[in-house]
Amino acid sequence: MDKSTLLEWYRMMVLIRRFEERCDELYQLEGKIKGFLHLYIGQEAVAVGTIMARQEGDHVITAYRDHAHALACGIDAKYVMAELMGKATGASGGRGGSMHIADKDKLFWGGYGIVGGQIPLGVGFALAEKYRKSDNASLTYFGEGATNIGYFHEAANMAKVWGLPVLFVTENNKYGMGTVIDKASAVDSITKKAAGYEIPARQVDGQDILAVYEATSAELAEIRAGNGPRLLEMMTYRYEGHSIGDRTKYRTREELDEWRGTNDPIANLQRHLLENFDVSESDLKAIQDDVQQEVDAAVEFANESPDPALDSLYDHIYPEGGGA
Ligand SMILES: Cc1ncc(C[n+]2csc(CCOP(=O)(O)OP(=O)(O)O)c2C)c(N)n1
Ligand SMILES: [Mg+2]
Repeated sequence: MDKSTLLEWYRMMVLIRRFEERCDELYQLEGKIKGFLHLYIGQEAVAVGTIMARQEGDHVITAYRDHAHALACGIDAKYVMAELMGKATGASGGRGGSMHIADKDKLFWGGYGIVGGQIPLGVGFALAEKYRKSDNASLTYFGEGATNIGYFHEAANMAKVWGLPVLFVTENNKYGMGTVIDKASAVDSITKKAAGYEIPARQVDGQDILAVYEATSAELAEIRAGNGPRLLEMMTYRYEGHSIGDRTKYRTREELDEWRGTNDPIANLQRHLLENFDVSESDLKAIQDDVQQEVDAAVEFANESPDPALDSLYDHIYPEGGGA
């Protein structure tokens, strides 16, 4: 992988982290973001490493922990921030908020609040692409907790029966909404669930963006060749609570410190860049400063944007000319 590509990935991961750190402040200290807010901090290499491996026509759909996917799909940070603040200029017109960021033109379909509900939709995109005879795929993301839900099993079954071009990306951060995987799942690895449908699957170090990218590229090549669905179980960790306000009493401080201190995805890539390329600390600092400006500008844009107009309250609820 060449230096400029790696620096681009580095910039995107730092952007996601700074963006979300700022979101945390805007929620907890300034009260400008309201409702739910699920942060992805710690998991950045998964969204960035997978989305950087997609081709132009590939679809992306995920759950409510969706800011990283939105940014990595190329939605401008200012539209994501405006959405989080419920402004009319937001990616979803200020109506979706944190869990429902989407951009049809970028084939980023959201942001989905019902656990597992996006999985059959992701398989539906794959069905559409197979029907069109394209070589596009659907990258369908979900947490390990979502694989305990019926949606996952029904969707995995049909994807295999119909040989659909879907890459299931499980973001295994070990916890659901406070429940550790061994208390909710009958098996300790999601690859075993995929085996039940004869979907080839493997675990990947989700803190190593190079491993994430390589695994995704390899599986997408299989999928594009018409070899049916694949599943990647990305082993990762979220540093913050499930959502804002979760005091994470279900895990130890030591466990968090271990992941954050020794296996941080941004630090891992930073080390790789410094050790193997002609990159200096000050080059990385310049990227961090540039990202900070981008985040500040996004907040300013969102702050100055108007709320959705009152008379638009009932827009997009019923079809034009429809009604009860
Ligand atoms: C159908 C449904 N059941 C329960 C919930 C409440 N809930 C929200 S997130 C969550 C845990 C999901 O965990 P996981 O799939 O591992 O994703 P993560 O939050 O770790 O990214 C639960 C139970 C919900 N939103 N929808
Ligand atoms: Mg989880």
